[in-house]
Amino acid sequence: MERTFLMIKPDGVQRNLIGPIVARLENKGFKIVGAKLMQVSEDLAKTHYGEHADKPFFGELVDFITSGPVFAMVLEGDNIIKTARLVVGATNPQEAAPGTIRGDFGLTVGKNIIHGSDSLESADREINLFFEESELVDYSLINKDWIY
Ligand code: PCG
Repeated sequence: MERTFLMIKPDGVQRNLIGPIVARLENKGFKIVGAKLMQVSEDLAKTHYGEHADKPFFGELVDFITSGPVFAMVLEGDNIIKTARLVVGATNPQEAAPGTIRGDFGLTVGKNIIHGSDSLESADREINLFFEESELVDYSLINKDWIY
């Protein structure tokens, strides 16, 4: 089963959106295999967002993601990298469809509530960056036969 990395950003945590967002992910049928509230260090932020290092907003991005705790998650599901991005919505919340997390909760690209991996390679990289293997739990959900 495919895995992805999702992270509720400091704006989502401060706005008490952990519960509503996790509810949407669970309701969709995704399985949580790892989750933690954590403070992102400057080093981790720069590594995680390395591909944006030469963008003009890089400094702002690093300052923002380290400005307060984030809620990091690893989720599992069929074709989850693509489907989780559909649930998350477009990067710019002003272009994200209603019904998506960013479409319902966000207004600006700099404070877009949640991050989701965009490919198999970035999901692997981000999961390994944020989680130790021992933090990921191997279990099965009793509802799985009603989803698959
Ligand atoms: P994310 O976390 O999915 O991946 C890269 C992030 O860069 C993106 O979400 C946005 O939050 C952020 N981003 C993209 N464009 C801009 C911008 O113009 N300004 C700021 N501050 N952030 C941006």
